[in-house]
Amino acid sequence: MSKALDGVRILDFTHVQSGPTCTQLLAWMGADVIKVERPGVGDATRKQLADVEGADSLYFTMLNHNKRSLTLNSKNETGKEVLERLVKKCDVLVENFAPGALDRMGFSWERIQELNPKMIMASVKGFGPGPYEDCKVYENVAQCAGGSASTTGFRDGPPLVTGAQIGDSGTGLHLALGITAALLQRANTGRGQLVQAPMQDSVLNLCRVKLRDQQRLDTGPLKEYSQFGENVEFGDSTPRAGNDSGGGQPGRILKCKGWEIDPNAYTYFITQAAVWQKICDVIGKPEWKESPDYATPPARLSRLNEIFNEIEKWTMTKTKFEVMELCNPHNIPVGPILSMKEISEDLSLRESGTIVEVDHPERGKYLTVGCPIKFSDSAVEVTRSPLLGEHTDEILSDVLDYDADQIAAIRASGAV
Ligand code: CAO
Repeated sequence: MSKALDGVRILDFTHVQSGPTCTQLLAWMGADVIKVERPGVGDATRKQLADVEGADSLYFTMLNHNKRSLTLNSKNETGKEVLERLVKKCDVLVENFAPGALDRMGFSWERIQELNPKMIMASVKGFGPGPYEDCKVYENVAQCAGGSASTTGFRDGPPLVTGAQIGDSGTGLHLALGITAALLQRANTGRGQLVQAPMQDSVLNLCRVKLRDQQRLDTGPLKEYSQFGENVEFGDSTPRAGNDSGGGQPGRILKCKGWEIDPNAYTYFITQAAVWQKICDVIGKPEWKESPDYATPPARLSRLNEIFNEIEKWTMTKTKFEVMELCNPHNIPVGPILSMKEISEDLSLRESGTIVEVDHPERGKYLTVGCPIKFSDSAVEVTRSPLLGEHTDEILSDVLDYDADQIAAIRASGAV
C-alpha cells in the first residue's frame, strides 16, 4: 500500500519533544525522516529519564519511531559540506533549536533558499517575533505564556500546568499541519517557504475558548462557571474553572463507587440540555423535569452545585464503568476518568493501533502511542526508533551518493 507522504524526504534537525513529535507524525504518514544528531551525543533525551541502563530512554524512543539516524557535526567544515548536500536532497527541513542556533551554524533561511529554493523550512521557537523572541522555552513555560496555566486549576488554588503536553506535542501537531499544507502549495507554485509555529501561539490556539470568555466578561458574569452559582464575583480576567465544562453544556467530575481508595474512581458527567429529562429519571429526580427551578438550562445555571451534588449521590453508588453503561443507552454524555494503567491495558486502543507494543534491541518490548490519525489508504506501521548513527553510512551512500572512499574520508574528518 502506498503512503500519504511517499517520496517526501525530511531533514530532521529536531530534538527533545516539540520538533520530534512533528517529524514522527510525518514519518508515520510515509515520509523518509533523516534525524541529524551530534556525533557521540545525539538528542539529549536519549539519556534523560533513563530506566534501562545503557539503553535509549522511553522519552527518546517514544518520540522518534520510524526515523533514520545520521550523526553529523554541523560545525565541522566537512560536516557543513555534507549538510549542504543534504539540504539540496531534502524537501523539508524541520528544526527546533534555540533562537539563532541555526544561523550560527551558517544555515539561515536565506542560505537554505540559496541552496534549495524548493525547500520547506519548518521551525518551532518558544515565542514569535516580539520581546521574548530570543528566549529558550520548554513545555511548561509555553503552557504558562499561552494562557493555559492561568485558566487551569481551581479558583482558590495556584495556576496549574496540565498533563497533556500541549506546548510541545500540541505545537508539533500545528507544525505538521503547516508542513503538509506547504507541500501541497509547493506542488502548485514550485516554491518552498518558511513555516513557523511558535509554542506560545499554539497553546493559545488550544485555549481559544478562554479568550472567548475573557471578552464575554465585558458584558456580565460567566453564568456557566460554578462561581456564578456560588455568588463569587468575577475579576477582570478569565478565572480558573476547576472541572467546569468549557462549553455551553454544564459538566463536572463526580465521585463514583470506590473513590475513597481509588484516586481515579470518578466520571465526567455532562448535563446536556437535550437529555435533561432522561438524566432526571436515571438519577431518581423525576420531579425536576417539570419544576420551573430545574426544567430549563437558564434556571439551572444558578443551581449547578445542588444539581451536581444530587447527581453525585447517584454516581457514588455505581462504578465509573456502570455509569457509562447506564447513561449511554439514554445518550447522556459521560466518560470514566481512565488511569494510564487502564489505558495501557485497553484492548480497543491496541486493536486500533493507538497503543502499540514495540521491540527494541537495547531495551526489549515497550508500549508506545501509535499514530492517532487513521487513514483508509495509508497504513501506519510503527517501527522502533533508530540507535544513534545507525543509518549514517546508509544515508551517506544511498541519499548523498558518496562512494566508500569518500565515506572513509568523511569519517576521518570527524564530521560523522
Ligand atoms: N552538530 C553541531 N552542533 C550542534 C548539532 C550538531 N549536529 N546539533 C545541535 N548543535 C548545537 C547548536 O548549534 C547549539 O550551539 P550554539 O549554542 O553554539 O549555537 C547547541 O548545540 C545547543 O542547541 P540548543 O540551544 O538548541 O539546545 P539547548 O539544549 O541549549 O536548548 C531548548 C534546548 C529546547 C531550550 C532550545 O533548543 C529551544 O528553546 N528550542 C526552541 C523551543 C523548543 O522547541 N522547545 C521545546 C523543547 S521540548 O520541551
